[in-house]
Amino acid sequence: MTPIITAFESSPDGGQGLARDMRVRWALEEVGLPYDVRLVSFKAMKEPAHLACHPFGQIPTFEEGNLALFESGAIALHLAQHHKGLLPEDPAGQARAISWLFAALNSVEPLIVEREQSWFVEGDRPWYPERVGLLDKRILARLGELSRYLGDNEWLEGEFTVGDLMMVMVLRRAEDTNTLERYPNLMAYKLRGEARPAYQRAFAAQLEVAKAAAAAAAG
Ligand code: GTB
Repeated sequence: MTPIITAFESSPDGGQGLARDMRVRWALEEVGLPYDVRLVSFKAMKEPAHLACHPFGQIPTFEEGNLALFESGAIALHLAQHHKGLLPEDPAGQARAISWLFAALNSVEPLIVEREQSWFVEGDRPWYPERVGLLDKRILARLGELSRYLGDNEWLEGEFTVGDLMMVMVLRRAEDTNTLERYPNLMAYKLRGEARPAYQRAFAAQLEVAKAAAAAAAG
């Protein structure tokens, strides 16, 4: 049975691959699992049919037979645990990879998202420059720790894993913060992830959706 994921009918990022369906598409491509996509509008996301799949009315979701999953991290982990390609063979290696998946989502991404949100929520306040400076310092400190751990290695734990997939996606969100470029090894790591054929296929697929949405909007 071909799994079905959901994605924005018209992503606010215009096809930059920043919406979270990109993580799921990339994981599906890495494990070589064909998938279908159901595109949803912002309105449809809050309607009962979608809420039955996703309690918060968001994308992405993943449906396969009777199984309906939400949360990009949980979906990526599910794919990694049920298909070859995103976890090492040995149990200790698997546990380390899963630690990195959680680290990306819990210990790196929130700092970057808080900075992003700060611009929208507090960008017009007189104290914003000081606040954003403090948020940048926190991001830089965490990226510094990550950079030290990665060193000259290609991936976080030897071979590419679901932990790298999520970390690369999270680092992409830091692109506009002028923090990532302070760590050349992290920049190179992110570029290595983006150069993977599976990433390229996933990116192209979501870009097609954005192009179609733009064409439809243009009439
Ligand atoms: N923790 C959840 C996960 O990882 O799956 C978060 C899911 C989530 O935030 N989904 C967003 C959503 O559905 C889309 S990805 N939002 C609609 C809503 O909440 O009503 C977040 C996102 C959106 C847009 C951009 N962008 O334009 O750059 C980037 C990221």
